[in-house]
Amino acid sequence: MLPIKGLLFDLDGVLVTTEHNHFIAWQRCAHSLGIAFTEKENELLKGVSRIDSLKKILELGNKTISSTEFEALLTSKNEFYLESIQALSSKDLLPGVAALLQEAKDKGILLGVGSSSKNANYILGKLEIADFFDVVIDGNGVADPKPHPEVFLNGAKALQLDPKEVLVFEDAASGIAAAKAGGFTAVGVGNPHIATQADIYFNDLTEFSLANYA
Ligand code: B16
Ligand code: MG
Repeated sequence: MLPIKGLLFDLDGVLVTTEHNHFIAWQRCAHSLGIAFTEKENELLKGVSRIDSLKKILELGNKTISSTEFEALLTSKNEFYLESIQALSSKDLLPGVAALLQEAKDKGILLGVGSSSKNANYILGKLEIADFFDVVIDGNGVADPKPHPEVFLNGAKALQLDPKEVLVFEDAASGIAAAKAGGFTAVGVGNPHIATQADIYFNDLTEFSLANYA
């Protein structure tokens, strides 16, 4: 591993706990289709784009719907999700996030977000951390969503860094796979299901020490 010059963060599940809001919104959507959907099935959706998430739910229920119904469900899921995060603020940052962003900034380490969410910029604004980031690559800016590495490769390119100089922080299997496929060191955070897939794993970011890498 080269000396670390950049950090790329997944958003949902790494910087903020919005994964539970996604889960509740998808569960409501799945139940409206008569499809059973628990935290176990939700694990398959973490880090996965909105369209691919609904495709996976339909596969789980072995269901086919019209393209009109598909679009309507995507819209209502997103409306319900956005409604559920209205009160989001800097108080909802996950443990260790604020301190790590500040320490990295003070050390001149470049910072980016690599998220599948089309709501990423809106959420970063609510969390009041948008100014920390040199680049934000979100679900609006990639052709191939996670587990494809495009989101992180675009992030590294924008920071003008080699993937070997960048740590990727992720909470989802799709994101760990994306980071590894791109040649990054994949740091798993806050999801025991991915502990063995990640190159390094921490329960939360308070356990991570930047001094060990940069
Ligand atoms: P949206 P991340 C992902 O964000 C979430 O993990 C995933 O649950 C969600 O379906 C996806 O964003 C799309 O989000 O519907 O807001 O565009 O973890 O990659 O930051
Ligand atoms: Mg995530």
